[in-house]
Amino acid sequence: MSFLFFTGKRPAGQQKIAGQQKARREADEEEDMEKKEQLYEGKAKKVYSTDEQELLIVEYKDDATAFNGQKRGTIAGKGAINNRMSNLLMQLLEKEGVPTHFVRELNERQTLVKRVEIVPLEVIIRNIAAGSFAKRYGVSEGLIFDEPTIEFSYKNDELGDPLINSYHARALKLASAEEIERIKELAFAINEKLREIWAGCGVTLVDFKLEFGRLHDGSIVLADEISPDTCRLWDSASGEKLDKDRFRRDLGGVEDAYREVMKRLREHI
Ligand code: ADP
Ligand code: AIR
Ligand code: ASP
Repeated sequence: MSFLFFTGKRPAGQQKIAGQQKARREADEEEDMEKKEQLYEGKAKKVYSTDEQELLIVEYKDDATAFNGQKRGTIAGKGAINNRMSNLLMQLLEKEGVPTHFVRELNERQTLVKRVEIVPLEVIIRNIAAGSFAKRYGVSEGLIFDEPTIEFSYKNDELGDPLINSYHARALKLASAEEIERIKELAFAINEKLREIWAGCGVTLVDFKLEFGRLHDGSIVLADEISPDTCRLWDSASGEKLDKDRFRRDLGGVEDAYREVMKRLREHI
């Protein structure tokens, strides 16, 4: 406890070193404070509690799954890319008035976020027909819609995330009518902003999945992630797929595609 009795001024050099030590100690304390117990391990991320009840740490993994976990693999470097990309995009959305769970990027794979109660709906916005939409309605991938569409899946792995309408979501008490309206409004606004950002990167935003959550005050914020795992991104000139479909459909060049979209986004903003 000798520092309690230290009152004199240190020489400049010592002051600098003391300052550096203090900064390092604070950084360590911050790290210690932040990562407590693992609350959850999902298919792509782990979630940890922190000393702050309202804050969580999400840690992005390189693990990849598709078709409700039936196909499994690894995409080298994916965790770091998805972490950085999701954080950049959420910060851009915040600037446009979209509330998100993002607090601060801690390191390459970990981000501090606001704890939310996830609304168990996968909110899917589409600008162009692809994936399950093209299959379900028997249209070719690439059909450009006159206006964006929205659909919901019930986020429930045991049931295979079934398609659900807003009446069913309310019947199951997954969200209130007001919450669903707010989610729709935010999701379409997010689409406009993301389309613009990706267009500036020479990338077409085909479709994507969002998750929303409730903060402790009940307000709705964008949570989870926005990345090539959760968006279909096509090169605007060639139509080449630059997202997780390369993994889902065994197209090869998965890592290169993730690196390419990350590079373009970094250069654009
Ligand atoms: P999954 O659960 O689908 O396998 P992940 O591997 O991405 O998905 O795991 C991350 C989990 O954390 C998801 O279930 C997601 O809904 C949840 N989540 C994302 N953001 C937050 C947040 N801010 N607060 C609480 N949970 C969150
Ligand atoms: N998605 C849906 N569930 C998980 C994810 N990541 C995303 C896909 C795609 C969009 O939702 O990445 O961008 C629509 O997917 P699908 O398979 O319904 O066509
Ligand atoms: N990640 C989900 C799964 O494992 C959906 C997908 O991205 O294809 O099934």
